[in-house]
Amino acid sequence: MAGEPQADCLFCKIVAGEVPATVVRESQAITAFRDINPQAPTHVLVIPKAHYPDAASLAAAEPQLAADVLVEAGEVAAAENITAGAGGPGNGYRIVFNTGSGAGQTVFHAHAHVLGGRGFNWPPG
Ligand code: D5M
Repeated sequence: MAGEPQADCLFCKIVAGEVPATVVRESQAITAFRDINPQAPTHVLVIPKAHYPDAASLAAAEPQLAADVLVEAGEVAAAENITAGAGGPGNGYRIVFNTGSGAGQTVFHAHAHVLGGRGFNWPPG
């Protein structure tokens, strides 16, 4: 059923506490933890606890939960002092939802990357 935990999903295992993670924020429906392979001084993943394979399927099935993930991403950025005007390096941050293997998605449980603490280029690689 949509949203149910998947036995072979790494992030479902993190939600269940079966795989360790450095959790920075947690609510009833969402958890945020540090990426194991950080691409910036701040690199936090914000995920719905419910399993959806990517951001689009999450938004289609549970639009309020998708919105809550975005709100949480902003709260992570504020807590990490990476927002524009926070005075840290980078002066802003990036929220990324890789969607599909060609776009770099490797874990098929919806997640927002919150990246900051340095400058970023455009277009992305
Ligand atoms: O992003 C998937 C991200 O998940 C990638 O940046 C590495 C990260 N990752 C993989 N395993 C772990 C564990 N165990 N803890 C924390 N972070 C992890 P994607 O957009 O799918 O490429």
